[in-house]
Amino acid sequence: MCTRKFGSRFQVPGSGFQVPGSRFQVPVFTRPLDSALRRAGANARVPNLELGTWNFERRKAAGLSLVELIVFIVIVSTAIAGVLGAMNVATRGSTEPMIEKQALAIAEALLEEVQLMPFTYCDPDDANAATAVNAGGCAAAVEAIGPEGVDVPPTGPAETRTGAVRPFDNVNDYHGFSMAGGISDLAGNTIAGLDQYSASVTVAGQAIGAVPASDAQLVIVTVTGPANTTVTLHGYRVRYAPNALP
Ligand SMILES: [Ca+2]
Ligand SMILES: [Ca+2]
Repeated sequence: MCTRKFGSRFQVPGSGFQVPGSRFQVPVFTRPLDSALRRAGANARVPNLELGTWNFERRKAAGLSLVELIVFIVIVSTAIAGVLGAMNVATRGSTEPMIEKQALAIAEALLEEVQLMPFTYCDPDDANAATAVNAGGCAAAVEAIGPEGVDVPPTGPAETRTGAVRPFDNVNDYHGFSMAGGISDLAGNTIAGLDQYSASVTVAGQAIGAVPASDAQLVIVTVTGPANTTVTLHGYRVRYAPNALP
């Protein structure tokens, strides 16, 4: 019986089996097969103990060298730095939409406040405000563009947005109105968090198709916020209820 030796320390003396069609004897090792393979070197032809053949080749396990590992770390670090840089830019840019959305919300609220005001021939304080069919029917106070002053009957303080005695009572009263250094509510209280926003309003007659400029008004609300953010909204109001009083 011929016994192939891979080193006498690894072979069980007298053990092994015959390779089919050959006189070759497959040794049986006393140590794990991997240990014998490592000693045999890369691409060593070794016996397949289960199949009894020699057609099994085991490649030497390939790891990473130090240079390969360093190159890998450099590539991954560069990629991560690029991703983080893009995220940083996106994060800084994401504050601008927030300011724009806030400015838009202020502008929408103020435009709605103006458009919900009456649009009458006479100032609602006028005696004939509920019955006049045109400005000539007013007793004394025709509703004119801008807030009515102290000289418009009934005499008293000029109209203001938050006036306790004579608050704005028509769409056109908001013409020229502005809030600087903060946005305030109808009670005159500055709203927390909106102190860096400003707003202004203009109102003017504007014909809309068959509706004459005397019966339609264009309201323009402009809101300015931090970082020179400006939002402008246009809205129309027609005189559909000329005698409706507050
Ligand atoms: Ca008025
Ligand atoms: Ca007015």
